[in-house]
Amino acid sequence: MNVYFVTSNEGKFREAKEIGKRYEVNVEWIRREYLEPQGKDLEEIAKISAKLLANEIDKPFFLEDSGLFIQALNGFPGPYSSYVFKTIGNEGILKLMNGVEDRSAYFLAVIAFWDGEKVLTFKGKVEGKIAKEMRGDKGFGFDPIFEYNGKTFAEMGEEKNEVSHRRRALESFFEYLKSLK
Ligand code: ITT
Repeated sequence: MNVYFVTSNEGKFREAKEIGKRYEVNVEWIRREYLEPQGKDLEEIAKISAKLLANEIDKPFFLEDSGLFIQALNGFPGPYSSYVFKTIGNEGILKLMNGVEDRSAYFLAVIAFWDGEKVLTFKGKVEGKIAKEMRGDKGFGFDPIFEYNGKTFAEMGEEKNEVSHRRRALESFFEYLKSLK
């Protein structure tokens, strides 16, 4: 089965492609940026983005909106993760967290699937901690500062795909696709 993933982020696509193999789903890349409305709720943002994009793409597709939510920063950067990564990056986050004891954080991924008629959403979450310094050279984005069971996602490589927010969201999405057959 083929499914089309709209994203400008190569790291997100690569992981989805790998995870797809485990479910016999071939994930194809529609590499492009798209308009994301501002908002507090990732699910709302993903849904609206998918509905807007449906006017331009004439086949079923999915997109995925993800974010890093840091407890001590009241959920920041959350829905602004992409902008915050591009502006202050991992170093900026580490500075904001300097001296902060509660380092708990989570990643959330929301998939919005346009099936040709309507949008369906699937979510995945993973809880972890903000590391004290960047570690590891695999992965992308906030991976070097996100710690899960003592290792950062950037130190985990392939293992990340066993436990990540993306894996969990894709798993329920792919199970849904299978149930249609
Ligand atoms: P698209 O919207 O085109 O898909 P994007 O990079 O803007 O690409 P998001 O808005 O969903 O995607 O991403 C929010 C930010 O969170 C972005 O900077 C990502 O690099 C980062 N991010 C998302 N998933 C991540 C992961 O698994 N590990 C590390 N960082 C991640």
